[in-house]
Amino acid sequence: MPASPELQRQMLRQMQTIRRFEERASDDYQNGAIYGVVHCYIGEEAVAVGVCSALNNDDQIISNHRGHGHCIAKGADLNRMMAELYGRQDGYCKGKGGSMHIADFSIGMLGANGIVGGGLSIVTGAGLAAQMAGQGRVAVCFFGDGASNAGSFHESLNIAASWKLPMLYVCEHNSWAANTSSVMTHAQTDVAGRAAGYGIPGVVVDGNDVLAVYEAATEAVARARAGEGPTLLECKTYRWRAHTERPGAVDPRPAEEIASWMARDPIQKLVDDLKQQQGQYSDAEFQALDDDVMAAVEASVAFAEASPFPAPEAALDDVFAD
Ligand SMILES: Cc1ncc(C[n+]2csc(CCOP(=O)(O)OP(=O)(O)O)c2C)c(N)n1
Repeated sequence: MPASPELQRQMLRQMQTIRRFEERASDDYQNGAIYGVVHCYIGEEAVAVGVCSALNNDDQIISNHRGHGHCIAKGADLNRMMAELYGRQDGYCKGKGGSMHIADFSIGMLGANGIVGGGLSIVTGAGLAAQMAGQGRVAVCFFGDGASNAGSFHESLNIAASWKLPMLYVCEHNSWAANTSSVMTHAQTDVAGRAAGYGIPGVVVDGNDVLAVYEAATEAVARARAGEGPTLLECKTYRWRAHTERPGAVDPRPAEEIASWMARDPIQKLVDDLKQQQGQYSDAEFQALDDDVMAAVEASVAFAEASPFPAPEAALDDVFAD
């Protein structure tokens, strides 16, 4: 089902929010206001937004180390996200999780995860829970091409396919796992081809085309809700930034490769699509949207700065294991 004009505008706003939020997070990380490590999703925004636009609030997602986009696309609160990155008490994890550990169960965001491939098995448990609850909920996993080589990928897809769990596995194929090219680690170009081994559909889609991602995800979600089991959706995309925002981070990727993907900006593509389809969308409208988004990001920084650091004596609160 194609996205309505209203939904397309909402998608554009979310994509621009991810980009502006991360540009600010990167700057603040470089200038020392944000601790830990920050991995940017810039360039891949169409995947999170296209998939999450096909979901309901109570559908559940799990993310990975590059998780800001997934959180924003599922409806997370920017203020609490920025406060978490700043390590402040009003952050999602009271400032103790940082960039890679944001969760909000109220919107079905089960959590980001710094363990490559870790989310795959957790979300498969969520898929089983959804099936047992019998309320039509689906569970979705976002993971990279690097994670698709982890054992948890194979174990999870096997059990989800065998039990026909209501799930969508979304591989964000950006061709690099940290500084290793997928050419070095995959004999098969398409991760989706592995779906045949589990007897489930494997679909390849242009991950920089949010409308194409949305349509593919909508179909897979309908299949899951109908009790027909999981789909492996592979979105071909690219991250614009180095693996992390750490100052001086090595980036071995060829400059021409980066430039060729930057020329296929997913946000610009949607702007162009809107102008073409509706003939009424204007640069001025996009500028107004961007002004709004920038104001929301600024407000999130002000919220974070106004929040205190957690008290040292709270270090062991919310720790569930010895
Ligand atoms: C189990 C494990 N091994 C290694 C790492 C170090 N590491 C962090 S991100 C990453 C690459 C992940 O690549 P991919 O899954 O393709 O995701 P992308 O970064 O491209 O989004 C690696 C190897 C880790 N965090 N966890």
